[in-house]
Amino acid sequence: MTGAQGSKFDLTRRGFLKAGAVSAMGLAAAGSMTGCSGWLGSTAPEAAEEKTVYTLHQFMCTGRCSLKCTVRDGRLAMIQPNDTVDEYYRHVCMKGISEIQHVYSDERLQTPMRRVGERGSNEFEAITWDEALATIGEELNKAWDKYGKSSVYMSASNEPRFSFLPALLGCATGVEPGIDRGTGNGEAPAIGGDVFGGGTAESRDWVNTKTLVIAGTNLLETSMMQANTFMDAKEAGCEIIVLDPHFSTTASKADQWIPIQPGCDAAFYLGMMTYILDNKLYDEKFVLEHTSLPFLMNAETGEMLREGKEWGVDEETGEPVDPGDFMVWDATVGKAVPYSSAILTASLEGEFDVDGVKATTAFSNLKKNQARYTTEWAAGVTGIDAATIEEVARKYATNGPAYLVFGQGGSDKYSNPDIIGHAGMVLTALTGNIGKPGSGIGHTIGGAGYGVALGEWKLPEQFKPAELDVRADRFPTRENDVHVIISLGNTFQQYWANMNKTREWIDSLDFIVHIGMYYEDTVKYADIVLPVCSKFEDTVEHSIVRSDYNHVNLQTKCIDPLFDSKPDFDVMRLIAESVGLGEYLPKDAEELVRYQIENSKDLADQGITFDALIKNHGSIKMANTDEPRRGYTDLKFKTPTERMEVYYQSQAEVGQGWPNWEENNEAYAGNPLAEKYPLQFTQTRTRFSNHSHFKAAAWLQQFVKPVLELNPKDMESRGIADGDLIEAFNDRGSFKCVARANNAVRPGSSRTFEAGWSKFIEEGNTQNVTNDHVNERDEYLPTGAPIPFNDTLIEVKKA
Ligand SMILES: Nc1nc2c(c(=O)[nH]1)N[C@H]1C(S)=C(S)[C@@H](COP(=O)(O)OP(=O)(O)OC[C@H]3O[C@@H](n4cnc5c(=O)[nH]c(N)nc54)[C@H](O)[C@@H]3O)O[C@H]1N2
Ligand SMILES: Nc1nc2c(c(=O)[nH]1)N[C@H]1C(S)=C(S)[C@@H](COP(=O)(O)OP(=O)(O)OC[C@H]3O[C@@H](n4cnc5c(=O)[nH]c(N)nc54)[C@H](O)[C@@H]3O)O[C@H]1N2
Ligand SMILES: [Mo]
Repeated sequence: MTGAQGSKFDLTRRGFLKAGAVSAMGLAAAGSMTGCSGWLGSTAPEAAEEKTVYTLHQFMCTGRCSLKCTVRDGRLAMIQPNDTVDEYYRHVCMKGISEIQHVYSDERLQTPMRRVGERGSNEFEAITWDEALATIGEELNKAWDKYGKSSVYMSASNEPRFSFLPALLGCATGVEPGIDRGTGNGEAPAIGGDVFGGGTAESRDWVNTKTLVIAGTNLLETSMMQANTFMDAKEAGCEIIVLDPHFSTTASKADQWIPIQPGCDAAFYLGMMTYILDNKLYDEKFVLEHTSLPFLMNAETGEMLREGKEWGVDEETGEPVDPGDFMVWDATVGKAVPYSSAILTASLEGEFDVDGVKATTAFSNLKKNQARYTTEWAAGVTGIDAATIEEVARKYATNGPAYLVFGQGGSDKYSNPDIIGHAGMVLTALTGNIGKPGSGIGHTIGGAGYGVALGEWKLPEQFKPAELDVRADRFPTRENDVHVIISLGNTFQQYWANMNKTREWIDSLDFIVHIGMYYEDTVKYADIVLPVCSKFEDTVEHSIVRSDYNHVNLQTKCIDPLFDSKPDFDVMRLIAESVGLGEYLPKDAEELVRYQIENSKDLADQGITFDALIKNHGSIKMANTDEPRRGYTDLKFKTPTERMEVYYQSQAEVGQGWPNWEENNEAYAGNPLAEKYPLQFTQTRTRFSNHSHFKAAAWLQQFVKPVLELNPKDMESRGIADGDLIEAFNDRGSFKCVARANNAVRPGSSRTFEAGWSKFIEEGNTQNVTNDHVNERDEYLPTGAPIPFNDTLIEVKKA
């Protein structure tokens, strides 16, 4: 890495001298080098002392690789797949291999630092751990005295492991507020299950799938290590259909690519639903037995009929009164009865008089509601002709088993993706594509395989995290009482859209601690910076055990912490000690790991012990995982009726009892704003990084440049050539980077890899322009409205 690419952060003179001294010690430990250049091969191989260490890699890319690391003379020298694990699961990608340059990157935070200039000015002085921790202790006590415990918030990426800190400090936390829950919000009520952690079946099951519809995910890059499940399915004859506005890597390997208008997937599914209903392509037996579609509802009000009266309160006891079972119309006796007493004899359609109430079935009501969503209508919204929508509907309904795969990066990140999830559940309920081999619905990021529960080490009762009324992504815009942020990872950049607004809020905070590995964007806002080390560096032999994609994996130390950095657990402990609470934590991370293994019933049942993990080179395949994980095989759902309850009564008042079309907030046809800002702005992930992590690895920087990709047509009309410096902007802000011509990008749209660091792009940050709108239906959604990063319009000009 050249000096120009290196850190742009300024240390003051005093700070610089001190940092020099601190790093010099670090350098000795690191084998006399900070960066990679000139370091590789510096020792004659035959003279070197070499060892092999088996360990795990990071988790957020969902690869969950088990690694074989070569350590030469105390330095990490080579990374390969763990060659002792089952061949099917033996893998590593460029990210893993490049850890050599990532760990020894010039971008590493080397020493604790204190801000000396204005917040955001990047002026720091190096300080000692003792000085940093004393300041943190003082500032926490100050905030607690002034505002109370809940004034501190821990903003945390997934990778860092500070799990006990919020409870110990009594502060609030919330991983991924508004992120990755978009379609899941619409899926969850139908099956009552947690669909946020993965689809209803594992992606290995796709070898049994006949029709695979993949929408809003580029899983060949974002679940790259499970790409074999896609290829195996393809070889087994599965037909793969990809919905994506852009010609993604995944689309390029599919049988069919459907270039849908961004943000319009729900309309596509609504069209499919109508076609399946009109052509009676639904599975009537499944619908009668396993869904709420035969249930009766009041034809005028849309209320479901119940055996008793209404939900009410018992006047004497004050207890809520259960209104009793849902009702169906029993065709054999010609009257309304509780649903469980007439299953296959229930009428699916019709209008009935139930004690003077005009009643209809949910199914009939759905059909009526669907009348407006013809495939022609859907074609108008999605830009996909009706015949294609009908063909996909026909295949999905009749050429099963079918699996409907959603992602978390594409269609998930608009203003109303819950409608996609809800429509997907109605499609599933109509066709019965769930529970049997090869069928399913949901996201399969990381394969969505089996996991085990590890032993849960508990803090004493009195320690509990605080609860907040306001979700973290709304701190900049809603009244709240948070004044101190402990940020783990690049959270100011990643967890808030509309970065300029975020910055105003950051300026209003009393105190910010950043705990991280690299000089990423969040660093510059911090008052105190603490350097942590990578998972290859440690002070104990083992500090992480994880249950990953059908395996249990153990981390093993490769090298000592570089520079003056420390592992997560040690930093957490030091912060706890700074406020006198250290004694409540395990002595060290290894004690915790042993506890998690020794107190796991799942592991005990399988005979997986700490020693066995070490003997098996840090990775053991779990028992009974030869067959892929399949949920709901008994077709009992986690709803009160154990059926798929696809009519969402509680959302009827906001127009979503049935999935109903709703325009996006910004990226919709006819938005007057599009005259000023005509290009939709998509941010995707890339196989070369894990969000903002890995941007510091020089070996990867040669493959991924922070560019904005545009269709050549859109470039031509703006006088932009490939490689030109451009400015992308809207009313929220702007950024400057290089334009890249790419026919894979949909005309009228634009695409970038999300999470680029400001220092590697010409000016600004892509997050400056993203939309922070909150859907008005927020309160009705199981996990609240998602952050609509992709529901963003921009214009681009030559800079
Ligand atoms: N290598 C790598 N892997 C990762 C991650 C990483 O950072 N790097 N991150 C992990 C995380 S946290 C997540 S959430 C997942 C996300 O994984 P994915 O869901 O696969 O996310 P993306 O890579 O952003 O892919 C989204 C795709 O959706 C498309 N898209 C955009 N808008 C629309 C739309 O309106 N409709 C449809 N149908 N498609 C649309 C985009 O063009 C893109 O091809 O990946 C995980 N895996
Ligand atoms: N505009 C826009 N914004 C987005 C998205 C988008 O599509 N568009 N996607 C969103 C999504 S889906 C997600 S999941 C989030 C992801 O956002 P983040 O969760 O912030 O993900 P990363 O940027 O990968 O951050 C991981 C951080 O952990 C650090 N790290 C890695 N390993 C360790 C470790 O062992 N210990 C410690 N202490 N730190 C470690 C890395 O250096 C990095 O700072 O971003 C969201 N933000
Ligand atoms: Mo994510």
